[in-house]
Amino acid sequence: MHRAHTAFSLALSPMAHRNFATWLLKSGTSQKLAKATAAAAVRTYNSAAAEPFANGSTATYVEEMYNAWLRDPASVHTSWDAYFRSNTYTSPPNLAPVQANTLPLTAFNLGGGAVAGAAPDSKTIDDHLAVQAIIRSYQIRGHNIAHLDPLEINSPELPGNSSTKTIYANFSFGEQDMERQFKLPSTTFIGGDEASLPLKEILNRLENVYCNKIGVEFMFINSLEQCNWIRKHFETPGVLNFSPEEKRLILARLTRATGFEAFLAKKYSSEKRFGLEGCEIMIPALKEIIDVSTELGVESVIMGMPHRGRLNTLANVCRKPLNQIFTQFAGLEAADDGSGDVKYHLGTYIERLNRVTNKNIRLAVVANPSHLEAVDPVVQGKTRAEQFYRGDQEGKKVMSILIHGDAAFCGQGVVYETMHLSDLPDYTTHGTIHVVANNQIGFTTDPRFSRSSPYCTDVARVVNAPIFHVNADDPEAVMHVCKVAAEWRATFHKDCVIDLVGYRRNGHNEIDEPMFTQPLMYQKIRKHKNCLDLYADKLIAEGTVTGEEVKSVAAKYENICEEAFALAKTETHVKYKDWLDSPWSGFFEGKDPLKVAPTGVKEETLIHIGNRFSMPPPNAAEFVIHKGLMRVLAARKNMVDEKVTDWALGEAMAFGSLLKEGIHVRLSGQDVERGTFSHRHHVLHHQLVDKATYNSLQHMYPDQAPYSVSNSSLSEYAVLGFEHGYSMTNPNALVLWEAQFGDFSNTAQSIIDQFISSGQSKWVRQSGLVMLLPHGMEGMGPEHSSCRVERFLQMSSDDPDYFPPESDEFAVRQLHDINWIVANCTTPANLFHILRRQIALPFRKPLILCTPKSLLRHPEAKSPFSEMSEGSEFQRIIPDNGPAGQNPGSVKKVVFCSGRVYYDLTKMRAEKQLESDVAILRVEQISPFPFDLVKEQANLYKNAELVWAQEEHKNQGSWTYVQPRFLTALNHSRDVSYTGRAASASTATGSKAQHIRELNALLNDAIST
Ligand SMILES: Cc1ncc(C[n+]2csc(CCOP(=O)(O)OP(=O)(O)O)c2C)c(N)n1
Ligand SMILES: [Mg+2]
Repeated sequence: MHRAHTAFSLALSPMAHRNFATWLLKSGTSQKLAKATAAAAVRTYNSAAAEPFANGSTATYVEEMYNAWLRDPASVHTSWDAYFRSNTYTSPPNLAPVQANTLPLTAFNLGGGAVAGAAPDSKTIDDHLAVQAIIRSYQIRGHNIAHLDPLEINSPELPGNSSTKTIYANFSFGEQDMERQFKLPSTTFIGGDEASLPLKEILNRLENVYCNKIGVEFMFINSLEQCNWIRKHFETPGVLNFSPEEKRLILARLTRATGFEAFLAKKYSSEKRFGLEGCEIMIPALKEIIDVSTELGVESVIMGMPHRGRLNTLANVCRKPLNQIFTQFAGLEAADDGSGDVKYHLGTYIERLNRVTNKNIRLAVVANPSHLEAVDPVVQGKTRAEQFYRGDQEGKKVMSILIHGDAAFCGQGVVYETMHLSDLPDYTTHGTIHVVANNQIGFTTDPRFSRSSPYCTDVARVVNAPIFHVNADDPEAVMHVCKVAAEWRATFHKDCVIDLVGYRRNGHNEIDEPMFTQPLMYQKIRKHKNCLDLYADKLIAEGTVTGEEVKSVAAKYENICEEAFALAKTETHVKYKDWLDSPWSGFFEGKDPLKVAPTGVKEETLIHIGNRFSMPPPNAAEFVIHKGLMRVLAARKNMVDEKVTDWALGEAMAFGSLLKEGIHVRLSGQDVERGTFSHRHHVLHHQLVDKATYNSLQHMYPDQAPYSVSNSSLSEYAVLGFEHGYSMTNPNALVLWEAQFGDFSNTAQSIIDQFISSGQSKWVRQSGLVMLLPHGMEGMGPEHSSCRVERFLQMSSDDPDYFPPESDEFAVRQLHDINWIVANCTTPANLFHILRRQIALPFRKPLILCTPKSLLRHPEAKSPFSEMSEGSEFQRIIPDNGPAGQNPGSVKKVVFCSGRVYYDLTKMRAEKQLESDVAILRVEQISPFPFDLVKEQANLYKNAELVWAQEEHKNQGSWTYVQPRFLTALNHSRDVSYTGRAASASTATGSKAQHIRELNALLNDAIST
């Protein structure tokens, strides 16, 4: 409704420019022509109003004509030739100077009434320009008045006849012009093989192409080639002709889609299933996209979609066994581990033969949470990874399809964020086909109240994606649009959108009453025949099928459903792994589930990596490196010679050694190439040559795995989702996402909550994603201090009251059982080990890693090579190795802490000369909690008071997580008290003075005996 209203407002806005005004003459025409011509006038008027001569696309268009004319006056339509000759057109300053035109005017035949060989009169020129403008108007604005809405609830809001009359009155052509021949410009394909057409035919064809059941929005695209491609695919006569076989196939698919919902409605009338009724055509639509894409070379399709029609998609697009789907309705217990999810969230993975193309195809629907659109970037990441590992650099073999609801598509910001990944070199999936199941409602809210944009698809315009709106009640129009979308993707490898405009026959779910809130809409819906019946009637009427055939196809499918239903009844359990979307074949097989490979490496490996990492590019003589970076490289080299490492070198050692072992490493996030704190410098930039860079981690060993490091768009939600999706594809890759500051990771909260922390439990799907979260109270204020580690810890699934049985496998068993790992390392060596351990584990767990800021350069935050070489390993707790640790019996106080505060505490202890009285222990792996080591360490210090010191406020940091676990570890026999900042609503003070005061107080408190 809103959309049509806006379209009309535009239509009525005053014309900004009158360059084409000569054809807007008042002339009387008969009522017979009124409809077509009025429509034309609407578009013409719209075009002129919205596209003044000198603005964006019009200007480009005229410029293109002008350039073509400069090159060869015969290459443009004669009317343009005449126009440019008249010197009315002044080229913009950047255009080439006009060259002398040697062709005589009389060389051109203007058609349209001009006498061959004679100079065109000005009316003929104007009329040709007018026809061109009309054509262009249809191309630009035809979609505004196309018949897209099966319910036709858009039209009542149009301002009525008076507006139509106003527009019609401005139309320059009269009835007498309708039979006049007009030469067609090269920007239209409506003529097919004909170079000119009568005006009436031009209008009719344009009307059919642009204002019927398809509305194409594409003229905002900046590429002339792409615009022409779209024009051709919609305008060429006959593109909408389907063979009887094709029609029967559409009917059969629509029958299945409709039959599936009807069957569920019959068997499980009180169950929520978020049926597709009103937009059943989505199933044949998806199948058409997949058929055409497979024909064009695609072998694997990864889909993301919300609740609506999901079960139908699994059944009829993926061909997931129906009995498995029906079993989900039976309320059975699961036979395998995990907590499961509701049926309309589950994923699937199927390999099957595509019967239409006779090619094998892999289809995955990615499991997703209720959080609408959150799965979009995850699908993109998974797709990108699959393309990467297959060497599919142009997306020819692997593609993604994202299905959206209309309200969510325009309402959820992550859609925009995901769109903006679509053309970035390290994130593109080379074109996604977006399908909007547009039922013109979101729960109980209609578009007037849910969006400010004319269409729910406008977000796609930002990336120049063409948008194909189509009336979901016209199956053939839908199929055509799908075919074009698949071909568009295969040709340009860019996103496009299909807006399936349908309706929702029932309430939001099947037990919801829609009449409470949309009474008028639903009165219409009640009277509206479903799409299958409409299409069957059409095919019967035109003689393509008989009524009997229609019935028999439906009956056959119902039988299939009945048989599957009977089979489902024999099942006693559901199996979560039947719903896995990303199987890792071969990864778990034959592996000891509790055996961790060693993480220490040979010293020579460390030296080799260190040397390479500190070397300028091999062509150093020509490659000009910034002086400051030369110093960084020299400092790195010194460290290697001294066999010590700082943070950046420790990280590089972890990456380099994994690359050596064939593990792909991918690091992504904002400014990760240099590192927010300018410590990493993985990409060296030639100071004099644009785009000349050198990345030493890509040149460690000749047979190493690839290393990808990429600065991302300034998004957390989409990029973290993307990397999570990436990590789902290949277990033998280390995928890391780094936040600019840990503080910003909460804009990606639903990826953290819905996917990373709970994904394995819900969907039996593992991920070894690493989140690097700069964290630490360093006086930088409330938004540059805390990654909110307390939230990650609160979501950890280890039981605070349960001390697992102690054994050699204690640590790995804990890791196996928990949902994720939360750590805050204080040494480069521990960073090195924990990153390598991600791959050394026989399973995959996400790692939430608090990372340092000032520690990156802290002189004490260094590790000797010996802590990373063979035999060394990750230390969950770092004991006190000083005087206190050597003589624990006489220690008065044990301070447990985690993270950078350790260095402040040791400094304070030194100042107070309490090295023998106070032991400081670092809990490096906070979760799963090292119960065994805490117990062991506490036992060493029998007579000491135990405290937990943290720099975060009391209601934040690790305290609330560690407190009950300390008690469990100590069997409630000793107490652990809190030392640190008081509880606070904010994460940190904005005042430097207060920060220092608070820090000193907590350090004094912690170290005092
Ligand atoms: C992020 C988020 N917010 C709110 C909801 C609650 N919710 C579930 S469905 C729905 C309406 C969705 O409308 P639309 O996107 O048009 O899909 P439809 O149900 O119409 O197919 C809402 C608001 C949700 N699931 N996710
Ligand atoms: Mg909707």
